[in-house]
Amino acid sequence: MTHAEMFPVSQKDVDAYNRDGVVMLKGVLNDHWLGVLEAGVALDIEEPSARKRDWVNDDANHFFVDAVTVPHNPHFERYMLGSPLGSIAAGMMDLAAACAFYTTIFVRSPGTQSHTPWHQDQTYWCAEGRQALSIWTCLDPVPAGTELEFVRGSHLWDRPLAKPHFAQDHLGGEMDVGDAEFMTVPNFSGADRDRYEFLRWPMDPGDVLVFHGMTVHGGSGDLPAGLWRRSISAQWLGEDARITTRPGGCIPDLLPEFASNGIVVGDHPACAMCPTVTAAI
Ligand SMILES: O=C(O)CCC(=O)C(=O)O
Repeated sequence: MTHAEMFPVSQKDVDAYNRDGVVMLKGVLNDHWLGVLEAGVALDIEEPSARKRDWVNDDANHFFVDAVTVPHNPHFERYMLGSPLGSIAAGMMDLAAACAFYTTIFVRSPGTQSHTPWHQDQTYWCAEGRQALSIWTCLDPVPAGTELEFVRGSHLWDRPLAKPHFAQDHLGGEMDVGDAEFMTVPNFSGADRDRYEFLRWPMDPGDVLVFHGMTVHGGSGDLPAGLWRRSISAQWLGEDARITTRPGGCIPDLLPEFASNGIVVGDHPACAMCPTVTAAI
């Protein structure tokens, strides 16, 4: 078990997370942790993993993603094991510890307009359970009009949302996974907008968003000229999480890496690639 920096989450924040599926916490990451993240992103740009994808790459927009587990980037390893995130993840899930699943890096070059399609993270993951969340932060300011946006309370919906494509040069649309369980994605940005409540926050570097694995979210584009968006989303699992497969495949597909750590479908994910983190007292 690794001991991370303590960050006491308030009952008010836990209540907001449970009710809304998302909460924003101000000033969680100090300059030290922002420096660690800068180094992690820079290393990933130099030496991406095999999972790196250019979702959009044209004359005006460049938007790429990569997903790395703890053993694959020493900076993100420090971030996952030592920063206040482990304490926040455990606190939100009302647990003493949480498992550091993996880290996603989203990089948009200055002025990129491309949005992240509306989706739920967990329907892509090779892990399922109600104790599952992401902690998103950004190395660059997030001005009003460019925020990541959340459908309030959507983590409590009965049916999962159909899954947009997140593939090389293929962002959005709807994957055909041959499963009637999924509901068609409403037009959240247009005709159906009035039927839902949305949450979003302008943010400064150091602020974080904590959101449930099933909370519907999207947006985060429309960057003004000159503004990068280097965001880092850390995925965390709790005691009820189990390894699973997904119709249409998992993104990222971490099943082979789990298998090489002796973890297979039905197992709890804790292992060397998904270490358990608790907060130092
Ligand atoms: O930063 C973005 O545009 C996407 C973030 C996201 O979808 C996530 O963290 O799950």
